[in-house]
Amino acid sequence: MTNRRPITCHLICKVIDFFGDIGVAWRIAKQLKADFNVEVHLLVDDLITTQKLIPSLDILLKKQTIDGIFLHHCDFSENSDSLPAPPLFVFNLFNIDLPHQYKSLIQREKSRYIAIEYLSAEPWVDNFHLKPSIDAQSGLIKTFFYPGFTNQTGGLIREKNLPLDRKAFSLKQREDVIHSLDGDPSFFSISLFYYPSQKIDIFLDLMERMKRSIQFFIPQYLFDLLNIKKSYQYIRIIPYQFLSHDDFDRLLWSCDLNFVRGEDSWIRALWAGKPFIWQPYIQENNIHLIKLKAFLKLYCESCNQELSDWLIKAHEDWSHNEFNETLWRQFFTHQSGLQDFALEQSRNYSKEASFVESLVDYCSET
Ligand code: TRH
Repeated sequence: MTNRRPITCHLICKVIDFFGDIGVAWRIAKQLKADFNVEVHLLVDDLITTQKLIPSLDILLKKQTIDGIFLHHCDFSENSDSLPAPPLFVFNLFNIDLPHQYKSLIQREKSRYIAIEYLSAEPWVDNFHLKPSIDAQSGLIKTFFYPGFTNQTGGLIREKNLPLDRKAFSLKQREDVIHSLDGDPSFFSISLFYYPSQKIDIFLDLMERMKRSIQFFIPQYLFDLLNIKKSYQYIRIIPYQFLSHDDFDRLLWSCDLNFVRGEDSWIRALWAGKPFIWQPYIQENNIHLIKLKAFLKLYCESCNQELSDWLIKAHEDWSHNEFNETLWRQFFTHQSGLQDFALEQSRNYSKEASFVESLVDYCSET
């Protein structure tokens, strides 16, 4: 839909842990502004973590504007009155509990209240997308808005220019990225972004036994936790300082295999069109493994049996910290097939409406 009326919104982000909350919030905010010229007020509680994603942020300011986005430092505790009065649209990222006073303001201002949920490939998501719910106490009505992998959901976060930018990414640009990180473009390149519970030292020893020139790019803060003492003959471990969203994308585009995690880097790896292994955010009672199984079922639907078997086993191996040597040797046998499949899937999913586009269309129609 092109003749959209101008939209002003609050986008609420409570930083729970790690970087995904603000990572997803900042990505949505940037696209709302850049692709749809929405006036975005990002209400966030943890400016220290936010600054990781937005280095120009001043952590002492209650309000500031960055890249045309208005950032407000807020406190989301139950009795807080730090939130400004809401505009016509309120997007509550990951459906956090809101202060009583703000919920009353939403009702008084008759704002459209949308709860953006976590990404999942589980089939039930299709039936919950756009369903309303009424808060028993306050009578406040909110609409659930689910990202997802099917056209029955809001779709996946994907900037308008991303597919073209990715397609235009040249070998020379890849070499420049690898050199900028002190890597060697002739090495097989693997990016490692994982949860600290991963026994990466065991995995690296296994990869050394492959006797291949492989370089691993690891975020500095995860590298520091590794406390690596030994030196390797074949593999290289290259720590890197936290990258901007765009530079992180280009790292994923430049590598031959990407290990990603959580919610945002997962989908960035999908758009990179390179083989990836996803580690879901670890949840109690292994609920995250149900999410993993649902994603692999969907993602591997059009994959040949041999590659599908390998992808499923590799994800199980990775999520259980097992690192079966035969399995990882097989990666190099399957590599070109996995590469072709990853590129094909990236293109397939690029045909679906993107999340922010669906959200803006929905707001324009309500
Ligand atoms: O950091 P995460 O594990 O975040 C998690 C998940 O989002 C999870 O769903 C959520 O419940 C939990 O937070 C609270 O992984 P994720 O989602 O990939 O977010 C990391 C962000 O950091 C992402 O936006 C990519 C960004 N990033 C950079 O921009 N530069 C970097 O150098 C690195 C390593 C990451």
